[in-house]
Amino acid sequence: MLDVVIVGAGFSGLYLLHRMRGLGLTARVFEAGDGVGGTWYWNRYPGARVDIESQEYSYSFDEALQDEWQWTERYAAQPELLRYLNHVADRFDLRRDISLETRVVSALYDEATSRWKVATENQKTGGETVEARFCVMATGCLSSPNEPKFPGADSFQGPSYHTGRWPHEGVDFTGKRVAVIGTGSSAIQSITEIAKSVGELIVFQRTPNYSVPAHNAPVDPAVVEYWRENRAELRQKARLSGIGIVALEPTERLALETDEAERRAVYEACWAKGGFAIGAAFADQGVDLAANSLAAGFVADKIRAIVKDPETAEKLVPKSYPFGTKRLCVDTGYYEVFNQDNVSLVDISSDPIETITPTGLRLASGAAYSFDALVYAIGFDAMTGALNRIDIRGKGGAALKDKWEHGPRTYLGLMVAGFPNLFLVTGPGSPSVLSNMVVSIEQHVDWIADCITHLNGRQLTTIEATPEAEDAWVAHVNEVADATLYPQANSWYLGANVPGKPRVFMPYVGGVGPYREYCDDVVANDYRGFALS
Ligand code: FAD
Ligand code: N01
Repeated sequence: MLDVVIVGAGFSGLYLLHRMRGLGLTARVFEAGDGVGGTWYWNRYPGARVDIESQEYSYSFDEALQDEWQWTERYAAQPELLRYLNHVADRFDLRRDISLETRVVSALYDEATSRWKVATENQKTGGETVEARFCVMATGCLSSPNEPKFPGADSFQGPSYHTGRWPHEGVDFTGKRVAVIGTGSSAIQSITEIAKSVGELIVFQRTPNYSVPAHNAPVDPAVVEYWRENRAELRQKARLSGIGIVALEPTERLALETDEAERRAVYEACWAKGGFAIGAAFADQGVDLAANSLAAGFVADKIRAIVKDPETAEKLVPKSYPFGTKRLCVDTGYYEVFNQDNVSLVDISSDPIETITPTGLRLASGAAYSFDALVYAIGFDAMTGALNRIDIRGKGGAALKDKWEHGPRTYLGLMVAGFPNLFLVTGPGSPSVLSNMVVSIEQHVDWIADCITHLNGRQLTTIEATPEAEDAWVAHVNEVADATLYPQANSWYLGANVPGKPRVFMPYVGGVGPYREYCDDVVANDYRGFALS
């Protein structure tokens, strides 16, 4: 019998294993992929890179690790992030407790023994069933690809790829006619790279996204030095900040109370700084439509200035949702790509893809397109997808999937009523995908480690969220989201990208710092809202 079973070996699973071992617990990690790294193992599409500065998008738990690891770019690319996570696995000797190519298919709670029975599948060994006191789902918020369900998809004669499952050996598109479906972050990054070598590129866009320049560059040695000297303070600042990023200074200035010239100067400064800066230019843009439309207008003008063909530019300007309510994209020359003669943009917002054909695709209007290769950049079944693909059953054999039929319900995004000793990392109802996720992951892992220590110190066996605490938290998550403009977009935050998925705003918009303080307060008050036995 194990103390802890951990599902997933990305940022979350690796740190969890390290912490559990540090507590003297026995733990095993099961990972479906044949390597560690999670997101950075799977998403190998051209141009994949982080959109939070590398100094910040990294573990803070170990001083020596931070001293020895040097990032090469302001925004690390996927290969470097994967090297980093492999380095972490080696440095902390994690591999001996990680079973790769092993998918967890079910996790069943046995009330008689208060243990989780976790069953795995492995193509080589056939899989096994293990028992553990605790089960932690470190399965990732963006790890279940949105499967292409277009009619005729199997008939396409050329190769097709999903950005989230990119071949390890890479793909050579030189001179080829390539189609990309989607214009989210994965698409925007890959389109920019793919356009460099293709013969022809056709982009099928259902909804345009706002994208801002990254201004990526080699890491500035002065920044490295600054971080080295002030690391403890900066890391702590991130933990208590709004979205876990120090580089984004919080502001109280209001767009609607700033005159036009000054406002423009602020937006221009944010644009020049790059990355998410413009997402936090004014305090009122996330909650007030009039303030929001000023930021939206600024970015729209930038798009019109960059893209030479006015018709194409207009198609690229988002018009159907407020700025920042779909995840802001961060690019390296995305809009410029549409000035290339061999790149075209097809607006499918009112003329959807009817079928994939052997040589291309056809829209509802009958318009047909031919190409040699197809890239699905259609995103993920976010936040709940990976969990719902596992048969998770709690007390009375109740299935998590059934409980979440109308949308996920958790207490703090950490635990679910009826599922004792089952923890989620960055689960729905926590800041998770609205934050620098490494900061949020470390907070959850530390909270879980402290919780298990607390139980063991008092010879307690189980912890479970109470239904009342869960109801109140779900209501609070909704209330806070409803006070913002977020619910006005058809985003994956709401599950809108997956047909049939319940429309519920899943992440917690209350902020990383306030959320952390709330979680700490719960602990300080004898794990308020949890039943311990
Ligand atoms: P993951 O990295 O997703 O790892 C989960 C692992 O669990 C996966 O390896 C998966 O194979 C495994 N797994 C799932 N189900 C099972 C199962 N049933 N059995 C066995 N194994 C299973 N976040 C940011 O903060 N900033 C960014 O710039 C950023 N960029 C991103 C770019 C891309 C392309 C994507 C897809 C996401 C990005 N994210 C970003 C979010 C990113 O997912 C997190 O930052 C972080 O990597 C999540 O780590 P994790 O360990 O929680 O999950
Ligand atoms: O996925 P997405 P993603 N027909 O869901 C379209 C993180 N990330 O993989 O908007 C036609 O954003 C869909 O259209 P619509 C980041 O958090 C970060 O790009 O639903 N089109 C959309 O355009 C990000 O937000 C980085 O109308 C269809 C696209 O496909 C998250 O991961 C890089 C369709 C999917 O966009 C997900 O990003 C990559 C259909 N049936 C990812 N179905 C960084 O830069 C979907 N689409 C750090």
